[in-house]
Amino acid sequence: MDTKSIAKAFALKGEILEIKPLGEGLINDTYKVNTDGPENYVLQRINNAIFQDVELLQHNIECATAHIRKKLEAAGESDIDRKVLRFVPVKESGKTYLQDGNNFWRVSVFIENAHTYNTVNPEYSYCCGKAFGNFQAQLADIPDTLGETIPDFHNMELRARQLREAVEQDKAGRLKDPEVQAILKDLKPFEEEMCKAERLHREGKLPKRICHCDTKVNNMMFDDEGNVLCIIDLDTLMPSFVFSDFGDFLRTAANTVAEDSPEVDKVDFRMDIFEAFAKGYLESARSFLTPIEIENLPYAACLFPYMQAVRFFADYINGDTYYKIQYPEHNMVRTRNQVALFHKALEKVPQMKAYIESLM
Ligand code: GN1
Ligand code: MG
Repeated sequence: MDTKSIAKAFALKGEILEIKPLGEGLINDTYKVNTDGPENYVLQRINNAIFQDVELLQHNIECATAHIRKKLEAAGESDIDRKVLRFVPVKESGKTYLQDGNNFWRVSVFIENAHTYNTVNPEYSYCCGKAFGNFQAQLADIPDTLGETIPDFHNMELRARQLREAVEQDKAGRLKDPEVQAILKDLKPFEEEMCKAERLHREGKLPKRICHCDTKVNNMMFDDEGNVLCIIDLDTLMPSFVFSDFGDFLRTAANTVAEDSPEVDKVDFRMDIFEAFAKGYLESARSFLTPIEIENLPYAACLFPYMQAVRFFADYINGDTYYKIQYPEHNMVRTRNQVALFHKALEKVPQMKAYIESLM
């Protein structure tokens, strides 16, 4: 079926005028559906090779958005459809996704007059910190059981193992490249330290909480005044360590350049962004965080560039089967960038620790 027939299977208001590609996600395919009715929509093809349990994925999203909606209503908020995503049911089944052969599709209401950014200043970063802390706080008492939509998604031990397997298999014959060897050598000494979260969890010292797990800057929508309206891209919403949301935001927002910029010498980890984000995050999340979680926020800021470097690098070695690429070396460029960011963040850990202590 074409996108128009797919969209028409959902209970849309109004007639479809136009469907066009939207956004820059590396996993799903996203379209904007314009209608002559009161709302426009976002149509997405869920990448089922990556999200294999679409039923669970939509269960997580439906429970979480319903829970947040209830809280917004109880707080007497207005304009709620712009503050939490609303998914449109399929006319025939009433479900929030449609299976067409091997493809899975869903539709949500498009949030009008909202903006996403790929970079933020400290003021916006502070708002993002508050918003993600608040998001975790809102979901802290969700009564439903949510599952892991990608099992062990942010498990560093698994990611390290996947890199080792990629190296053993050398499917794309890329291991003969001396640069590939050099990067492997560079990453290895930090592996054990970076797997700290899993160890703490096994020792019963670190809980899993419902997290967003893809807190890239551009997964946040702002209104015209710069207030955070809504958090989007909820596929990876699942139980994880709070480090996921703290670390992945800074991985994208504190980097002085984009995650795939080839200008590696321009990569730096911005402390002004870190400080603003940490301040906002702790203001809204402090009430439920444990001392171990707070103490390890600087570790989280290093973990995510490290994990992302490992993931991009493993995909490069495997012959680019996971992330969408725009040119053959794309995953290698991304890897170099994230390795550089990791080292910059690591250098700043003492400063990060001092700042967090000053907030407590
Ligand atoms: C993917 O789809 P997108 O671009 O929001 C990835 C994230 C990575 C990110 C790197 C399910 O997110 O984990 O951090 O690319 N999502 C999945 O840009 O793997
Ligand atoms: Mg996204």
